[in-house]
Amino acid sequence: MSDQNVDLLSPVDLGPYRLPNRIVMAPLTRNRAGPGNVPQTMNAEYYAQRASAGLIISEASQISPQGVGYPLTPGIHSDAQVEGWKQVTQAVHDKGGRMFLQLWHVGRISHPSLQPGDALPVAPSAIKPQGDAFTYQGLQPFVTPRALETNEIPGIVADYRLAAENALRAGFDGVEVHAANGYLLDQFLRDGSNHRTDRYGGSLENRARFLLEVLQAVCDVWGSQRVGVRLSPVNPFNDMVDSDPEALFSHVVGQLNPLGLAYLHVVEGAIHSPQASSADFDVHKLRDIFEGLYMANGGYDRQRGMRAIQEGRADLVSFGQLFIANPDLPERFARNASLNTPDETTFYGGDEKGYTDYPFLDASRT
Ligand code: 8OZ
Repeated sequence: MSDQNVDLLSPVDLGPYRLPNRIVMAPLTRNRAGPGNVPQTMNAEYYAQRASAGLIISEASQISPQGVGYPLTPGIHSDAQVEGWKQVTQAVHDKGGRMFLQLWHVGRISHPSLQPGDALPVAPSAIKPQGDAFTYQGLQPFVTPRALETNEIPGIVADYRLAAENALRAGFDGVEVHAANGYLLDQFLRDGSNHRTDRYGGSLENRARFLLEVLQAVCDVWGSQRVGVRLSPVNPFNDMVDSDPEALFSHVVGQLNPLGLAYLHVVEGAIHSPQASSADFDVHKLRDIFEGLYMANGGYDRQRGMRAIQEGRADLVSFGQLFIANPDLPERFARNASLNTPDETTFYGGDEKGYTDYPFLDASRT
């Protein structure tokens, strides 16, 4: 519904939480976890600096050792990782913020050198993606993954459930299931990467089954009003192809409604990708299908974000690069102040530089 009086700075109720604004920190891979993929003090400082966001969504975090696809991304499967995350959630809560953890399994977007026992990465089907994996030894070509057996799928659903329980123990306020950007759940959704002939392949119903099973398991742990899901219907990143993305994602979003999730998070364009979007359907149609809160993402700035909320095209907007560079983004939006420029060379990996050293408007804050 269109309402000129509601904008990015208006509060909104998300599940049991009252968010002070609709400015969400998007999940952002920064490759700065410590040894063992354990979150460390520097990560706590970074997130706490951004606690004025209506909601923080953590960087994508592996549900299992098999789910790893990049160096130094955090996990949520070991006790040490849970302890590391406790520092982060405590620091965010001390500053008055709210934080969801993003649950991640990369599927075929990995490399044997990142897998337990140098195993092949797993996927719905043995189809090699185009491109290179980011490994500790630099870029290496993707390999042909191993197709999961039907009887292995319940084990991965169980990994999601355990990871969701770990997130609860670690003090998060909710979780987001990462079903976007060409990772395992997205690989199951699309017929370019899913050639299965069992109950997880073929029809739209079958291709959506794994995602729905994962969401049900995670909702069992958290209650559906503290669970969100992220989709990227027109993003070709990580070699995603589908013969009919409009039919696929209309089906998927329709199937989400009975779950009663807290929100649907949509990457509306093509991110990390030089190609244009792989499909030409209007993703905003998904907002009309979904019955809960709609979180928009994809190159929004203050003006576009304000307009999307005012015109009722989104309930929340998540910001990635702007939050990297502006820890106090809500205050800057409120004052229509100038913004710091993100430094792309420090996005992935490194130390405090380009991570916790972006200045606040009010120089007395850190
Ligand atoms: C950039 C680099 C590595 C991973 C995503 C988790 O696209 C990611 C990611 C982004 O969702």
